[in-house]
Amino acid sequence: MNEIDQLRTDVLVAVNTATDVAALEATRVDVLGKKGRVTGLMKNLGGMDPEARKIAGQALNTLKTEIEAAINVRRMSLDTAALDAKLANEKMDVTLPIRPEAKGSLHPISQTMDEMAAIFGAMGFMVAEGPDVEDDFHNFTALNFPPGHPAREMHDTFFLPTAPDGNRYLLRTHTSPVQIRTMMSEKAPIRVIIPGRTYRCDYDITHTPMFHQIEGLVIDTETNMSHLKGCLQEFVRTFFGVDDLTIRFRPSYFPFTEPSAEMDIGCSRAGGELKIGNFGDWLEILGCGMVHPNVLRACGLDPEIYQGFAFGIGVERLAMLKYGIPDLRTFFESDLRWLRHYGFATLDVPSLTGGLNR
Ligand code: 2NM
Repeated sequence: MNEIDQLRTDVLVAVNTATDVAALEATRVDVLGKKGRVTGLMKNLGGMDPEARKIAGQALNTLKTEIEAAINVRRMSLDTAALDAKLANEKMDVTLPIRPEAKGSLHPISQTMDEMAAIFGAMGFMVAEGPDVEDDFHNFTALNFPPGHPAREMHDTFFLPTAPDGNRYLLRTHTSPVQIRTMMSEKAPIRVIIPGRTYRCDYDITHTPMFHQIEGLVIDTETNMSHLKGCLQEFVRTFFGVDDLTIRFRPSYFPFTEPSAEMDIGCSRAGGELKIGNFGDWLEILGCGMVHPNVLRACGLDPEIYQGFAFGIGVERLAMLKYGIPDLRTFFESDLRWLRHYGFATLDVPSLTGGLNR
């Protein structure tokens, strides 16, 4: 056997008996590396006769190719064996509980709006929404605001720069424009609540420039004040969880309702602590009334056929009362420690206000 055949036999044995990738790589370096045995023989070619060099050169090239192929085959079988061993040893227990994930929490305003929507939803109300940027017609004119009414003034309403179409758009000062839109687009009977953001240019201990309202509207042919009374009584009793909570109405004024009223619920302020319940004292909770005939007419409804009641509830105030949050401004400070304290666990389902939208 000549030198090359001997080398082939030696190397192929070494390759095919390598027990891991590292041993295989060591063999490759030993044979084909810079100082390897095949490389060494190739360096010798230079000193040979042309005829002998040709024969030896071809033989060495063939050998090199054979060895490379053998190394590749061996590497693949070692890789496969290593993977098989890994798969055989590593077991995954799919019954283990998942690692706890960091979850966000629901803002008290969102939670309170969802609760309110659920209560009115159970009474047959739909949820409607509308734009935050409104025009004068939907925010004021259709709602029977006389020209020059204080709420139209600059200091109450955020006006946008006059638009190219000549309209002076504004940030809605209440969600009532959505009631107007609903009355103009839907057919009676109507039962809707409108949760959403509202804006007034006002900032002090009890006012923020953005706040939340839920307004409600019922329109039908026989709707009267006893319906209003029963509906709102049911709402506050469910919301505060006081089954026999007493309510009372005081006359009030809104441009869009006649008659108009403020509704109070029973409370106690003994010892400086506010408690909801029938303790003899009274707490103002919302505004309401029978929809003004001018508003019905502005929406194309005949007041001789249709009547309705409407109400407006401030969400922040109700959230503060129900959950004992003392300072209004903290709702909008985005303080994560505050949110972890007052925030609500999320259910892994869409929120009610999302779910009931149409
Ligand atoms: C309130 C109080 C009383 C109200 C009226 C209407 C509409 F569009 F039907 F005329 N929407 N909301 C209303 C009535 C709102 O908030 C304190």
